[in-house]
Amino acid sequence: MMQEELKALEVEALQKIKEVTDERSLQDIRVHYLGKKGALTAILRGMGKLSKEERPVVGEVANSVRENVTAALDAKKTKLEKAALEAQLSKETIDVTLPGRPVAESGPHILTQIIEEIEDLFIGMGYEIKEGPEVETDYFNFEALNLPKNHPARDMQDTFYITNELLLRTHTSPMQARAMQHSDKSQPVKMICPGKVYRRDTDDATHSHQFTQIEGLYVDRNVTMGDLKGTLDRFSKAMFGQDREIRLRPSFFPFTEPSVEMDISCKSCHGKGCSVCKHTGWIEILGAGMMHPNVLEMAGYDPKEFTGFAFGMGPDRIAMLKYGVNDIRHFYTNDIRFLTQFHHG
Ligand code: FA5
Repeated sequence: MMQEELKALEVEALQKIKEVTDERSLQDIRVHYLGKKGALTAILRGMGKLSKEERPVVGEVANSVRENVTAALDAKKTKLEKAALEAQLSKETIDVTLPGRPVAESGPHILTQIIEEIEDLFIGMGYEIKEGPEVETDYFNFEALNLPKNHPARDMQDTFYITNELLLRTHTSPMQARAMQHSDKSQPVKMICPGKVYRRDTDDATHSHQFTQIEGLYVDRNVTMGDLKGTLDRFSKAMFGQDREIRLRPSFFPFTEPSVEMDISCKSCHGKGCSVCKHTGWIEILGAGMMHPNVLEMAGYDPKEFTGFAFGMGPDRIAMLKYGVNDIRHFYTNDIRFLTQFHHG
């Protein structure tokens, strides 16, 4: 009788172990059949009532049931653990075929690109590149350029003063004076100086209170207005192509004599007139002229022996003309949709 009960218990336990799908239920089964208060123990408690001959026989069956159930439990436990590990691993697998997250692409600002293009052009003509301070002295920004204190022409450039003697440079021209002062006067000075400049201008489509300039200076014996014109012509053709018109207008700067301004025909309206060119068909991109004798003299050059020319151009306006940008403020408001148009791989 007991043997049959034990056999039935084994069959039932093995069936349950076979069906179970999680480790927790498996543990419950172990407790239910083999635990201290479990089914097997309950049956074995009745062993006392058996005869001497029956006891070892039943004992043997009971041991075999315990062993078989224990083995089945252990095997199932291993199987469930392995399955759990595999599930975990497959969940954590990295799918290398997924497309990557796009990395934001960057590139030089359009003004940097224009400045570098102009630098390359002038390096090709034998110019050096120099840099000067943005916080400048009144002396270099004005006085050394033939603009003594209270000179009315100082009003041409509305200035951000820091102290009476220090200011934010209003143009890159102070580098004319600095470059000449540093020269040992035995060699020609041939340099360009790009950089940021500041003016208390009211911002509009073509004016910004902070913009860029590139100064150019060539001092030597026998430098003529023809050299200046030839240089500007070469620059204009390289920058804008043969089809764009150029004009030189007589102008005034205290540090050059004679002085000119150079205009380029407007690309936005092809010379018809629009808000970019203030309905004139032309945009002014640079001021230039022959070095004023006073400026040469203040920097230690004898104006009877040396002559020179200088120019100051606005890369912002040049970029506007080259690419048909209709508002200078686009360069400074950092709208990524605007800036990325000028990134080329
Ligand atoms: C000057 O600044 C002179 N230093 C240029 C010069 C150098 C003349 C050497 C002679 C010899 P002007 O103020 O015109 O000149 O400015 C020169 C250029 O800077 C202009 O032609 C224009 O292209 C640009 N510019 C001037 N003001 C602004 C502004 N507010 N915003 C953007 N570009 C400007």
